[in-house]
Amino acid sequence: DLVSPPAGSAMRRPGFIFGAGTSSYQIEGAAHADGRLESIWDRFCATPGKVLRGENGDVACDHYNRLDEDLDILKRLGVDAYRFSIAWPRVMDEAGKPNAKGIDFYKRLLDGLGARGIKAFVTLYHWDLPQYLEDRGGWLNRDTAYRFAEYADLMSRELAGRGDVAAWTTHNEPWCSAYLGYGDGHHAPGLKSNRWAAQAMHHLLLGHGLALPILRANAPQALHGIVINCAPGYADKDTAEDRDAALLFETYQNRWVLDPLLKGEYPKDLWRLWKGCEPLVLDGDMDIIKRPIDYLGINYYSRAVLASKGPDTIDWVRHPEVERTTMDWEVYPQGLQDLFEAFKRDYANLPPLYITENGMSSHDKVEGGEVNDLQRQAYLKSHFAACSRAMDNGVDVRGYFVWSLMDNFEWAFGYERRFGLVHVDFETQKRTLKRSALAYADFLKERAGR
Ligand code: GBH
Repeated sequence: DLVSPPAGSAMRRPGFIFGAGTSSYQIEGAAHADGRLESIWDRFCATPGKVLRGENGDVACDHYNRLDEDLDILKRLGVDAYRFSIAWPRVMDEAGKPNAKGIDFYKRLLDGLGARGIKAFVTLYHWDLPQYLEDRGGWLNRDTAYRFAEYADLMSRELAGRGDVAAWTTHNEPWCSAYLGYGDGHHAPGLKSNRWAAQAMHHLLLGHGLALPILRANAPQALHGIVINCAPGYADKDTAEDRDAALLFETYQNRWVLDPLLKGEYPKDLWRLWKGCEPLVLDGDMDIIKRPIDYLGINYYSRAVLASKGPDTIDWVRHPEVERTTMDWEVYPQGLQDLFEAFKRDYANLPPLYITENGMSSHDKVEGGEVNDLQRQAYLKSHFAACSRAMDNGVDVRGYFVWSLMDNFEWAFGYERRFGLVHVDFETQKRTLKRSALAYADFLKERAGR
């Protein structure tokens, strides 16, 4: 019973959703099957020096060919819901023409979930932009926002009535798409300019806002929202300078996305950090971006500690003695509670929250048929406790998804960083439930019998 919320936790109330998540490029493989087109991640992986050991998602977990086995694992875990994403380059071509074979995969996925009594949280965009759109400027091109709305329309019509889709998500972590993709270049398409990052963010958010009414019309019974990554920033020393550094960090990490979505404006402090990088915003854009959402998905992994390095300049402080994961991220569950309580204070119209990702990477090995991932079990349990404390203090959290269902292609870090509840041997494709998965399943079973 290691992986369970504390006794009496609000997370144990009926209706609270527990699940696990994945994304298309990280697990599907079958990169050339059934007319799938090239994505920016295929191109990025093929560019020398971008991904550790030159790895790519060509095969990944071969999930595209092992759908039933993976659905059975979800059933075995006993989750209420599964969060996955659709690969845009699988389902429509450059002319906007649907690819029936690619779409069929997601129909089978939803049918398979439905048959097993598992709800679906469907993400439209988890970073795998069709390369033909990048060739026209990608998210720097305003037109991509309109192409995204067409894609949202196609998929919400095609998948209507299949399985039990509880929620649609426009974007996963626009911050990563904008900043890592166009600002620091660690992710596809690998461009490097803060001005471009700001413009890409604007078009990502515009695409989100344009898609919302379309999704609502095509899937009126589902919730509609967006998933963001965020982290609290703490001042290293209790000085005015370090407190300002922490504020600037939270502005760039959290408010850059949340203020436009919930307040309809970009935070002015952002332009102190990135002087002269304001995006081009047309009349009416901010009203589209701030259209009401039914829920906000939060991906929480860690915190940041900041110091000032002179006016409007911040420095990440690394304290060596704290517990870390193999991503080198600090394990800091209290940050989840602090972040949620700050959001509740800062945004009067904060929608209900779902923790759409939380988890950690570790060096997991199969020994005697078992994977003893003790650190992950403790990590999940401590974050359950932090979430429970935030709920006790009035934060409206409706669900929690472990990242990830299984070990997968961890972007620029390739296959070495293992986030899964389920271990994947990437040579044989054998799946082994880690101890954390078994403990999570035990908790979900005990809860079902409540
Ligand atoms: C998510 O992104 C992705 O949605 C998912 O696809 C991915 O596999 C998963 O996380 C694991 O990486 O150095 O402590 O300040 C995570 C986005 C942005 C979270 C950068 C961590 C820096 C943490 N990440 N952030 S820290």
